[in-house]
Amino acid sequence: VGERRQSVRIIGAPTDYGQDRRGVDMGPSAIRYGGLSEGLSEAGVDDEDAGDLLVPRAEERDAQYRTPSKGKAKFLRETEDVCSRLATEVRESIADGYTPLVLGGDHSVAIGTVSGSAADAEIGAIWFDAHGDLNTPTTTPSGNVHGMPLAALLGVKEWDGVDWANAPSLSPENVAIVGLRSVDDAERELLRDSEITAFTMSEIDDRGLDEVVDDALAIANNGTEGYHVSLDLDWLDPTIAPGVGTPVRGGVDYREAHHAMEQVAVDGGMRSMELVEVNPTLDQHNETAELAVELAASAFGKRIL
Ligand code: B3U
Ligand code: MN
Ligand code: MN
Repeated sequence: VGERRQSVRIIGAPTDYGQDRRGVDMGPSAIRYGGLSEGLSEAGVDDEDAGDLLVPRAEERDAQYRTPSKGKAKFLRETEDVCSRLATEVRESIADGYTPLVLGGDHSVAIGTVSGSAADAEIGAIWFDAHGDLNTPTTTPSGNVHGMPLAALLGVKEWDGVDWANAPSLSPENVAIVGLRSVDDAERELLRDSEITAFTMSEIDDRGLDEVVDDALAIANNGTEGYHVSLDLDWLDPTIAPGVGTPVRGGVDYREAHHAMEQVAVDGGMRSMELVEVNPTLDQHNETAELAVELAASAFGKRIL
């Protein structure tokens, strides 16, 4: 007689404050339209849609940068506001017994998702991304917060003075980046000096994604009560995921990606998940959003047989 079905709460975070290409704020609609609810039910989970957070258009805001005390970070105040509301929703979802599935928006929303997921537990994180997202307001080449969320969550000191940096949500030894292939100099230095584990595409070519994801799961599970899965769609090769703001050639392919998500499902320790950086204005026939749906379904346990 039935084991309890997992329940997923979908939370849309339609932001595009964190980067320069407009349109990523349409990600939540594109992903829902791409069949998210059906995909989740094929995975055997119940889903409840909490709708989208209210996010003011960038045009309604002062186009000027909102800067921290040092360095630059575009739309910082707006990003703080969205992320603190998102953190509350994520935290409450978990307290209510749901696994939160956040739909971005650009990757700056991760600051909210992860701080909510980590509010009542020690967690790890697996960061599926072409990029390190380890810049800070002082090292960023762009001022775009989507290139900084992991550093913010780790409490890297250049984020001092910004609220969310005060309580680090993640410990470096429980963080694994998978699929890295675009790194800035300061990020490289930070990676060298920290205990974060980064699995590059060359390592994946060398060892295979299956083995790398097993290692990433072990890192994220070690001494924690589960982990967050952050899926930046630019993790994938642009030939299968063209609808992203900063595509980088040489990403993982379709079958590798599904297999990795299936490993996550088999592991069973996922506490929260997010799908970010889907930009329907750059996509072809919504294929990137549909792929995001398929990968979420695999991560929540969809099987062929
Ligand atoms: N590392 C660069 C570019 C970038 C980061 N994340 C994305 N792009 N998607 C930066 O602006 O920080
Ligand atoms: Mn990212
Ligand atoms: Mn990325």
